[in-house]
Amino acid sequence: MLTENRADENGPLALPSRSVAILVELLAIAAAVASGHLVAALVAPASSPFVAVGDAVVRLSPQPVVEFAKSAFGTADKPVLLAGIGVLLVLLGAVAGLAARRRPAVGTAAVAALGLLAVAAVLTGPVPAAADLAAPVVALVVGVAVQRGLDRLARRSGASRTGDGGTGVGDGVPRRTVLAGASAAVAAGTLVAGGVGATLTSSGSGIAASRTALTGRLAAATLAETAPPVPASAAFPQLGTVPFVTPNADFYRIDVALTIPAVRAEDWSLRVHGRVRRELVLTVDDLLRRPLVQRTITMTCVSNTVGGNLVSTADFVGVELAPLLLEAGVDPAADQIVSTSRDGWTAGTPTATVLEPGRGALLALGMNGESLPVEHGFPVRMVVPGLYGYVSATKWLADLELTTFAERSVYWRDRGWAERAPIKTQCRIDAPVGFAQLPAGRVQVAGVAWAQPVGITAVEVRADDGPWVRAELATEVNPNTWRMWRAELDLSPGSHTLTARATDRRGLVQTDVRVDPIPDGATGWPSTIITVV
Ligand SMILES: Nc1nc2c(c(=O)[nH]1)N[C@H]1C(S)=C(S)[C@@H](COP(=O)(O)O)O[C@H]1N2
Ligand SMILES: [Mo]
Repeated sequence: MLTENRADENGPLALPSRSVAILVELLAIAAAVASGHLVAALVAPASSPFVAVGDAVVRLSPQPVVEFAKSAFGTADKPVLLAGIGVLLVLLGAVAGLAARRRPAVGTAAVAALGLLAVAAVLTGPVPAAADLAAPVVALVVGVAVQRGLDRLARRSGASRTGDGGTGVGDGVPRRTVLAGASAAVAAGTLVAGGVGATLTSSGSGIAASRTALTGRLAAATLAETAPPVPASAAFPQLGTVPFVTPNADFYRIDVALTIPAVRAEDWSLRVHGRVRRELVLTVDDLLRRPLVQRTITMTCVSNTVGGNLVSTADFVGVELAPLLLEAGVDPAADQIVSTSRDGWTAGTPTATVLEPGRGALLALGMNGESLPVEHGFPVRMVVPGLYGYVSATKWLADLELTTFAERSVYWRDRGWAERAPIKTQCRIDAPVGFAQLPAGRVQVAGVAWAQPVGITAVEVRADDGPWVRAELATEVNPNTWRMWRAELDLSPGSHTLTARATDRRGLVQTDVRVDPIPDGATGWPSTIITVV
């Protein structure tokens, strides 16, 4: 290195070739991204420059763009966004590299600007913490250092090529060999850092081990309240209804997380603050020291269309949220609880609903006999029976602020959805499936209905414009869960439209008025067209 420095002081510098200039810039950007990814994996996965910028893009995108991305790419929207950012980086690197041939400062500035962009992305992020700065700052420093180092080598080797007829000697070492060696070293370092970072993040920086450990602790804990076992009479699987308790792998999933926030149970804490007498900070250990309750709850997404499947049921284990709030001493004026997830998503829940006697809102740690799956909010999420998920069910919970609806808005409210959203009474026909061909005679119809938190008291079915036939209801597990139903209809050959409607314990008959999910949940009767032959 010393010999090279001397050569730099004495030797002439020359314009690097176009391809070398582009290579230098791309290597600098790649090294920055990879080193940032590695540091993030060790410190705070969401602070990886690549991911943080992607998250910021999602955060700042106008709603129509997000909706378009979802409809165009479906669940591939996230990989598509990350790939798009990758392509942009390559194009930007190429342009900056070319510009840097004559003005080396441009190349350095481009890398520094990208680094600063990553810094800004984490700073404007959801729950900014000092540790989040480590990854983008390391990326910035590594990127600038690599860019300047390789750029200088490239200019020297260019000069030596013209000066020494292509062999280029600096104290015995061909300068192009030095450049090639340095580039290869940077590329190798980049691959290793990126690879190790990716492995650590995908193995979840110990998330899998943390989940297993928490599952064990939950299994060993004494529950203050257990959920009664779900009786076989609560479902009609032989008729084609979904199972009463949804296996975790089949539980519907909805979130705007670009990458699943990776928080180990050991590192998790929750701050309860705002309009409270006394701020609380709770760890998982703190939660496990409180009475643990087990409850079977049906969750529903406001985006569920009539007949849709964004509704699932699980046995949750967690601690009651209401006593926690009372402990913190909630200001009676604080009518909204804003919950924030580790990835910055927010939900606003009416304080009165959570404090309602018997509502049973939970900070959940367990789901169907294990700790929460990462995609369902590990280590801790909120679950409030009777409210759609977007106003209550925050996953990867990080923060609870007692505030007012007037003071603070939240993620989906900012995007045109309702401020408050109790679940609407609904039902679904699971069998027969649409366009089924069935033999004439008695046709078995079965499905589910839900009206959390009051429960279902009746379901009726009819064929075409015929009379409503009262369905047989399966055993009610509790009013916060769905209820299965079945009925028999005598059908003549031909095509028939089967329609169902539910009645809840308030006596409310499900309305036939069809409205879209936005702003506060779809209504209308589900129907299925079948043919009897
Ligand atoms: N952090 C976070 N939590 C979230 C969301 C989200 O986008 N981010 N979506 C909510 C919505 S709209 C619903 S319906 C439920 C879905 O929970 P599930 O994916 O476990 O079924 O999570 C809620 N919690
Ligand atoms: Mo939702």
